[in-house]
Amino acid sequence: MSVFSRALRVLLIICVAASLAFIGSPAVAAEPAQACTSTGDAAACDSDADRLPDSVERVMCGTATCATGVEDLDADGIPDWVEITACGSTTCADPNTDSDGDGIPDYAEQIVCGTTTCATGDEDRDGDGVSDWIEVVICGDTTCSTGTEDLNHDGISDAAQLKKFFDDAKAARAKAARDAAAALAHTGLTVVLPIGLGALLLSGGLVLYLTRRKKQSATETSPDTADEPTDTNAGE
Ligand SMILES: [Ca+2]
Ligand SMILES: [Ca+2]
Ligand SMILES: [Ca+2]
Ligand SMILES: [Ca+2]
Repeated sequence: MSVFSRALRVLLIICVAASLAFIGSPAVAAEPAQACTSTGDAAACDSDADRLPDSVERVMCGTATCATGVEDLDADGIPDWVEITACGSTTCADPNTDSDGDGIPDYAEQIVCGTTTCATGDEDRDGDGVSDWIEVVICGDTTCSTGTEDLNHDGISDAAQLKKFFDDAKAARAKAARDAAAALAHTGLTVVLPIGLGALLLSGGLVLYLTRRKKQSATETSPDTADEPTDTNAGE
């Protein structure tokens, strides 16, 4: 695992842990409640305006308003409601699983675009300059982050740190790909060159052989040679 990957994963774990505290903040609770008038819109409505959809709360604890948002059954730093949103149960997500190795955890990609490998990292649903996946890691959904959260109080926002790690890892992968391509080209040259030289030598040798054989054949069938066995005195 690269230094970038290790650093990014550490930060990811810190950020998902921070989301537990973020859930209950007054700013989050300020979102207007959506009335749930029928079971048909249950996935979209949030009766208690805590950002946890009624449908998710029902899975968590049986009613539309019973969850606090800080529940984390498997203690992996990803709140239960985020795991349910990502993959359907309270224990299915893993902050360290990144199937395509792009630095975005599978569970965040699932929330951003529906599969574990679909995100490019550029998605920004609310156009606030904070990528969707970073918002998911910081606070659980694609629009919840202000971009100013600073968990470790180092003066650099969590969003900026996550983006830097992601960009650095992306650049490192691009460089590795270029290096691999260059190495492959070099290897190809070292293989092709001998083959080409070998073919050239073989060709030259073949030409030389054919030339010699042609000369030998010409010599064997030349008039002088052909006349040698002839007895010039036969008629005498
Ligand atoms: Ca709710
Ligand atoms: Ca969890
Ligand atoms: Ca990924
Ligand atoms: Ca955004």
